[in-house]
Amino acid sequence: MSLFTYAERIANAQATKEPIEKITITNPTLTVDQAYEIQKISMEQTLTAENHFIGWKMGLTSVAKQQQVGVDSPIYGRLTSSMNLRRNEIIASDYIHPRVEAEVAFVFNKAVSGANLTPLDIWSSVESVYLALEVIDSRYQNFSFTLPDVIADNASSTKIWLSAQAFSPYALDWSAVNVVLKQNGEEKLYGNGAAVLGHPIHSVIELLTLLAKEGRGILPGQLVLTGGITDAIAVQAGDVIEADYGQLGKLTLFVK
Ligand code: OOG
Ligand code: MG
Repeated sequence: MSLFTYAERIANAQATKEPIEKITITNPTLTVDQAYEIQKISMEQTLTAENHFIGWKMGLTSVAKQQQVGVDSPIYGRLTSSMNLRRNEIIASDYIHPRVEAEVAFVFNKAVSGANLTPLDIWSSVESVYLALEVIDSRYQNFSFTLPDVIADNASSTKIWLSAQAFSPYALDWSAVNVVLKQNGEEKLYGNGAAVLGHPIHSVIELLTLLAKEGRGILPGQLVLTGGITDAIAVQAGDVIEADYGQLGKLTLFVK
């Protein structure tokens, strides 16, 4: 089966909400590079005048996330404007088996690229930091996949809800930010920014190292989600999810 056919099958699973068998069942030799190519093909096909590329997400950057899905390498995915929610509400039946996780996101105002950079190389390109809830939804049956499968499925990307408040990158040590993830008022998961590769800025370093292999980088105006601080919570209609970041504020997502 060609990479285009896999890209189509994933897009179709998303559109019909019918999960598919993971690709590696029938194609166990699928490589990481081929999987990124499938991701690129399927995401480029979604681009329109109304749905433009807005940036990147990193996934599987914390041990909690890696253990939840049994894949232990950080990966990237592509973000488009239609993923950026206008209201803090999703409809559960629009998805296959949605999950929600709490993250920190960076917005860049200068271009930056290159492998194995240091925090020093990156901070001067960061304009602001946002708190983020990410909705993920695997297009595979049972939310089960291997590394190439999840890369091909655009790292399960689905929706993003960002804080209204933009924080200065220098407002605090982002590895010290604590988050409590609550479901219907009940505290479910705890984490702090250090869970993301020691510091969320390291997730950006990792992203740039991966992008450098393709001669790409981050451009001004682009957004980067650094990856779930805690593992993700499966949600259903009627749920209210709250990520409490202490003094920084709270994000709430209503699941209808
Ligand atoms: C893969 C996407 C992971 C994160 O923040 O780690 C991700 C998955 O768990 O389905 O978005
Ligand atoms: Mg995520």
